[in-house]
Amino acid sequence: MTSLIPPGCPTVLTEDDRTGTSVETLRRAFMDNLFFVQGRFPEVATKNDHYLALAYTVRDRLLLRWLNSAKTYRDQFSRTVCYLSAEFLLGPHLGNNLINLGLYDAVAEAMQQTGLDLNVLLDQEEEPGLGNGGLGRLAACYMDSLATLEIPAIGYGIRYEYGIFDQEIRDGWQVEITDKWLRYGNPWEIARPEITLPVKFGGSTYSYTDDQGRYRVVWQPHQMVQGIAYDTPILGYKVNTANLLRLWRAEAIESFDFQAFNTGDYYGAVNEKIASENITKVLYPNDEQLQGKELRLMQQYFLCSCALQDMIRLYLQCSSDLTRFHHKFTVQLNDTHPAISVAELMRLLVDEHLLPWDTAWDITRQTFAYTNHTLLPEALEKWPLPLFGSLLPRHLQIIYEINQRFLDQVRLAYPGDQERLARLSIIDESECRYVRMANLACVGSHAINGVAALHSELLKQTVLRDFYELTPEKFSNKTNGVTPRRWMVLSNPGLTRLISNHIGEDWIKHLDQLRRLEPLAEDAGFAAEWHAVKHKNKVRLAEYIQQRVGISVDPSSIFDILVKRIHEYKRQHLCVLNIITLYQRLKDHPNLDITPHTFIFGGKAAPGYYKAKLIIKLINSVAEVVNTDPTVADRLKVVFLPDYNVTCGQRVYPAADLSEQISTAGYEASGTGNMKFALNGALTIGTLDGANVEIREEVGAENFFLFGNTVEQLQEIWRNGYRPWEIANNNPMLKRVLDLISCGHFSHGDTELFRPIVEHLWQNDRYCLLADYQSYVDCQEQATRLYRDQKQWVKMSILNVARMGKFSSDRAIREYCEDIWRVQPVHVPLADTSYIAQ
Ligand code: OX2
Repeated sequence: MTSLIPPGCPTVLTEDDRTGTSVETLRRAFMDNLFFVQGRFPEVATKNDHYLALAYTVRDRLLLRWLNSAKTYRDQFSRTVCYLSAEFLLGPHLGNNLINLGLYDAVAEAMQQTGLDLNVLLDQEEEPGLGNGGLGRLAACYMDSLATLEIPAIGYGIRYEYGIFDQEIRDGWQVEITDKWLRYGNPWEIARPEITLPVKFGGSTYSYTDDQGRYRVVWQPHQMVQGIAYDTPILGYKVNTANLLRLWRAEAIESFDFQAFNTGDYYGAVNEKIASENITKVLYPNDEQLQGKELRLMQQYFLCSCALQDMIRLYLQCSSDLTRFHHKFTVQLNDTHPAISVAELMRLLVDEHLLPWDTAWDITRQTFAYTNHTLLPEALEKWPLPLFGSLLPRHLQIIYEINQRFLDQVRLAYPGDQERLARLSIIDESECRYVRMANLACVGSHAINGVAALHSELLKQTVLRDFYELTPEKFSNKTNGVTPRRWMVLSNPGLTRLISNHIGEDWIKHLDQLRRLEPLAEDAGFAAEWHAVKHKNKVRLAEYIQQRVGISVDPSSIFDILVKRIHEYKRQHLCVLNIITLYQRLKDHPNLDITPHTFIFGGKAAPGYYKAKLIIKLINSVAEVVNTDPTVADRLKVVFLPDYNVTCGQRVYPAADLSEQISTAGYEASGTGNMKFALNGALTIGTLDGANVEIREEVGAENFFLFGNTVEQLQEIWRNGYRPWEIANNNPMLKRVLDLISCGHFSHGDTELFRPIVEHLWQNDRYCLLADYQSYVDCQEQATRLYRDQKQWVKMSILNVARMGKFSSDRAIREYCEDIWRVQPVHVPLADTSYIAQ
């Protein structure tokens, strides 16, 4: 290629095939990749070849920005946020990268010129499901915002070979299928086999005094594996910043144990290799439920050790003075899953880099901050001491030392208060002994936060109360947010275009700008367009439902949607009670004039959580009866969408009229689906729980359907002795609904099937469905009645969107940057790439 640019000018100004962005260059680069990377000529290329050729074309453009970012950070020794998380639920990369590069339309055009449909290629991508739900998805939104805000950041996580299982529904039951997401390769990652770090497990320790009189401890492990880095660039929206997501895969240090092999134990030798690789084999599919499995602790420690060793390695490339480690890095612990980092950093600094304990402890505490995501007691991580000690003997010693010094301070603050001491201790001494990970995280961090205002308050009053009383200055709230790039621009192009036509595009980076839509809520022409966009999105979802589960739904019925993990506290079965109530009313009065209603569910249950799986079966059983009953035909439909994931979410949120956020008050820490729905113009029916409280505050009480008991009211109910059976016996409709389930109406006469659900509601009802039932049914009726007034509904929908600015993950990340991380943006110039040519 001849260049018109004088020698010495950055070559990036020319349209070369790896960085150019014109339609013609993109088309040529795509054909080049199809030929030279995929090894295909057009006539025989498969859809997957096309997808990969395009992915590599896009990746080249990412790499240009990524390398520039990495070089800028290195040259400036930039302060860097490290987000440590056992889960990153990224969702498909291709569409998102096209949006953030600003190349979506150009690439669509280039594909069209090649005779291809970009949408078909987008559908080819298997999403990396390296997370369970909200917590992992939050990490992904935060990575997007960090890059968009030009904050130097590294996400550290685990490269699970199998992500969250794929869900199939057979005979109404959930069936789990392994998620082989790497089957056809992953074009978005770059393996770094030269970045390999050793991780030790088991064995014992011994101590000695070295020739300089220092007390030293040596850990002699029983097993050693190595972590290999896999890097994925995370590009910000229309900036040059591309940050690093570094996921670790475990491998045996040597492929064979030659000693075992030579003595004839071939299987033993290979087994060792398999055992090592098992560490990163599969994501534990439990959402908010601790499974105290040894392999899970190994995963956690493996992640933390790799991440911290890597940070120290990067640090030492630029400075030998580790006492300033916390000036270069600030580390956020995404829940307690990576909390073992506190002990691991101490070990690395004290044992391996020979820093005095007090110095190391100062660095450690100034390095870490901890986010709590749940108040559920069964999710609070604690590890039995014998298990912990046998896997991490040195860490147990370090934790004892940390604990002893910490409890000495507590004794000074609260002389004689033994009970408080026992509650604050990192070691749970009651019955069996445990290591309490939340206590370790609190003691080892300089900042502690919850994820919504209500949640942060409850944290201070309940699970972390003693820590709050001891160090109130560490506590703050950081209400969650979601990225408008994936959750509007990518998933809802219709609404994005309509909004941008009226208020420009600034809102994509400054979501508060949506306020400028408020006056348009009164504009009939705008409202008509708004309604048309929503209707089109509903038609699209209806087509998908038809194709996926063979149920035909009416796009002008109200789309009432509940998608999230299946859990009793999220109360999917409360929604079912209302459906059966409606069904009953229609059976009683076949001519009843109700708003045509489509209920749509989606979500996975943890494979070992029987009740949650039974709830899925209940939804499908009710769907079967309702959808085939001619009396209710066309007025009531129930759909369970199988395999709910990020990709499915992108179809669902834009098509919702009503968003179900119906958890028992006090149980949902924040929720983020609630934000995605409202941002896409759905109205919310919800309790005063998690971020619902703040969403309602922002959009206005008059634009939100509130029902149910508050946290305080529920506390009162339990204090007075909660008697759900009395509620059921005093509410004829509720009793009929429960009886209808019990008598086998939805289970082909089987009276046993749903007994565990119904009996629990009658007798115990831990999540207070019955206490909230009537209020929910009434509120549902109010919402569906209002839906008939489309003018009013659309106005409320516009006002909801206009007032959702607060819930951008950009706002959340700005708060973390200012209050916790104290980190500044670093502008990345798209500089000279002439070194490529040298
Ligand atoms: C989830 C919480 O349940 C949810 O309320 C919150 O929005 C999300 O985290 C992100 O903060 N595992 N998943 C969660 O907490 C835990 C533990």
